[in-house]
Amino acid sequence: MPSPIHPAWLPEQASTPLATAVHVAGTGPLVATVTDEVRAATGLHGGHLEQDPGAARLLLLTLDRARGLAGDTAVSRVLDALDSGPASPERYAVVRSGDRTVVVGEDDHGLLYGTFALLRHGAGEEVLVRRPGHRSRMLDHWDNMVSHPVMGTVERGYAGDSLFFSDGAVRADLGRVARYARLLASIGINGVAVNNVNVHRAETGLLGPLLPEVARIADVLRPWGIRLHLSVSFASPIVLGGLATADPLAEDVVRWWAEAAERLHTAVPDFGGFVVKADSEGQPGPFAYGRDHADGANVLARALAPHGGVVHWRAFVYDHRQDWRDRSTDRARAAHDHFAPLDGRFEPDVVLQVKHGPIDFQVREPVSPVLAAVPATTVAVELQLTQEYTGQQRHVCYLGPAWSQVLTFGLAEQGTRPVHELVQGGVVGVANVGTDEFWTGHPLAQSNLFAFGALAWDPTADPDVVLREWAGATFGSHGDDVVDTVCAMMTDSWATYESYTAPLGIGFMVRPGHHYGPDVDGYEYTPWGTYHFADREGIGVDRTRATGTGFTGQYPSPWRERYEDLATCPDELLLFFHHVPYTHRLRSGRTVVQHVYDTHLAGVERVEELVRQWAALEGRVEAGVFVRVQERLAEQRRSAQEWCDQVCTYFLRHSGIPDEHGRLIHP
Ligand code: GCV
Repeated sequence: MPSPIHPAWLPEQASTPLATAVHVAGTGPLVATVTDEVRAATGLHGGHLEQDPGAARLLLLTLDRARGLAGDTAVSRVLDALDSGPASPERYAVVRSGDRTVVVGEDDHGLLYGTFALLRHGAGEEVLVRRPGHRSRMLDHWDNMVSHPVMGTVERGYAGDSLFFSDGAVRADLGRVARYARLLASIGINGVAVNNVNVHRAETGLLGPLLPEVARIADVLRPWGIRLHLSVSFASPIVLGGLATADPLAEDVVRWWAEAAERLHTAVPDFGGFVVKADSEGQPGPFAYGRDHADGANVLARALAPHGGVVHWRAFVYDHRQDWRDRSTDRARAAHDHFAPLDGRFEPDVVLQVKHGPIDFQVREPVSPVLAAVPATTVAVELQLTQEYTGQQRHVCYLGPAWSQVLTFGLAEQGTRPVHELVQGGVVGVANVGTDEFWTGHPLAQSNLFAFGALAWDPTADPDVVLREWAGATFGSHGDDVVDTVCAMMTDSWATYESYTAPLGIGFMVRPGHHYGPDVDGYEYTPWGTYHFADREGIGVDRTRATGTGFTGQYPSPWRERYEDLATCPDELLLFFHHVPYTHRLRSGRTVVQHVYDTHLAGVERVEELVRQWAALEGRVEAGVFVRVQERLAEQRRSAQEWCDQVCTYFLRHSGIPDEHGRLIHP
C-alpha cells in the first residue's frame, strides 16, 4: 500500500465555504481547471454550477467575459478597479459585493490564481487587485533519470525519489505530478524545469527519442498554467546528434539546435525553454571551443526564438580545480569576472540565472554583485529550496526571511534599487520535493515551497505573514494555538541554524561531498575554492581591494566601500570579507571568539526549546506529522550539539582563548 500523500497547505477544510451558485466563464485552457476546482469546492459545501450569470452568487470570469457583464454592479466595481491600474498578464481582482462575489482574471492564468486566492482567503468588500512582481516564477528540479550512485534520483534531494523519473524513464503514473502541479498553481508557480542541470547521458535523450515522454509531463503541468523547461547539455549535438563538435559557431551545430527546438515545439507547443549549466563542475561548455558564454547561450536562444521559450543560462561558473595554496584566486569573484564583460552581448531571450550569493547557497552570503553588473542583460535570481547547506530537511529552517532579505536588498543605484527590481528574468528556485509522503521529507519544510511561491509573486511580502498564512492553511483546523506554536518555532529558525553552524558569513565548514554536519577543515585543503584560512591569530577571507582578492570592488557603491572597511562591514558578513584576529571586537561589543561561543551554545538551547514546543503539540496535530517532525527534531538536536562542539573546540584550540563565562568548551 503506498503511503497517503499529505495535502500540504490545501487540505479540504482550508478552503473557504462556497455554498453558492457559481458561474465560470472565460477563454483559455485553464478555465476548465478553475471549473473543476470550484466544482470540488462547491460540491463540498453544497453549491452548484450556474449557467446564468445573473442568477450566480459567485462569478469567476476572465477579463474579456467580464467586460460583457459590465452592467452587473459587482462586476463593474471590479472592472473599475482593474481599469484604474496598469494592465498586466496574470493579474486578478476579487471582491464581495452584497451577497455576490466576483473574481476576474486578466487572462486565464489570472483567473486560476484569483480562484485559489478566493478559496484560501475568501473575499472582502474592498476590491483586491493583485499582480505578480515577476513574470517568471520557476522551479528547477535537480532530478536524474537514472539513480546516481551517490546523489540518487534527485541531486541534493532530501525528500525521496524523483516525482518525474524512475529507472531511466518518465514515470508511467504521473498522478503525483498532477497533485504537485496543483500545489504549485495555488502559489503562482508558472514554470518547472524537470531535470538536473548536471545532465547525464540518459537525460540527453529527453531532447530526442524521449520527447513523447517529455510531452506527457508537459500535458500534466499545462492545465495548471505551468510550462515545462528542460536542462540540456551543451554537448548534446555530439552526444545525441553524433556531430564531431558542439562549437556554437559551427554551422552544423547551429542547425542541430534549430532542429532540436523545432522538434520540441512540435511535441510541446508551449515549451518553456532550456536551462544550461556550462563550463561548470565538469559540465561541457563553449570554453572548449575558445568561445565565450554569450556565443554559447545565443545559439540556443536563436534556435528557440521562432517558437518562443527562453534560455536560462547559469552564471554559476567557477574553477573547481583550484589550488588552495594560491590565495589570489577567489571563487566569489568568478561569476562577475566571467559575465560582466559579456553584458549587452546576449540575445533578448537569454536569461542569466544568478545564484543569490557569490559562492553557493550558504546560510549567509552577501548578495551576488552580478545581479547589478549586467544592466543590459535579463537576469534571474536563483534561490535554493532544497536545504543542501541549511540542514537537509532534517533541521527546521524556514528560509522566507533569508530570501526576503535578498529580494529587498538595495543593491544598485546607491543602495536604492532592490534586487527584485533588477531581476526582470524572474525568480528561480531549486525544488525541495520528492516522492516522500510529506512532499518535503520534513513536513515543516513545506513552508519553504509555499514561501518561495509567495515571494516570487510578491517579493515585498513580509516573510512572517507568509509563514502565518502557510501555517494557518496547513494546521489551522487544529486550532489557533497550534498555528501560533508552529510559527513561534519557525520564525527564527534560519537565524537559529546560522547560530550553531558556520559563523559570521564564513560558510562551508560542512562535511565534504554530502554537505551534512560539521567538518570545519573539511574543504580547507581541497580544490573547491571554499576556504576559511583559520590560523592561530585569526580567521576569514580577505576579499578587500586593499590587501585581498579585490572582490569588494565588484560591488557598486555604497557596498564596495562598506564591505571594504572593517568599520562598516556588517558583522554577519565579517568573515566573508575580512581576515580578522579572534579578538576582533564586533559591533555587539563581543570578540569574534566570544561571539562564536555565545551563539553556538545559545543555538543548541534554542533547538532544545523547539523540541519542547513541538512535544506540546502531541495529540493536537495529525499523528504521522507529529512523529515525523519529532524524529527530525531529535536529529536536529543531536546535529546542533555536534556543530556546536566542533566549531567551539576549533576556535578554542586555535585561539587559546577560553569562554568568558567559564562554560564547558571541550579543549
Ligand atoms: C547541481 C552545488 C551543488 C551541486 C549542484 C551545483 C549547481 O555545487 O553541490 O550538487 O549541482 O551546486 O548549482 O550546479
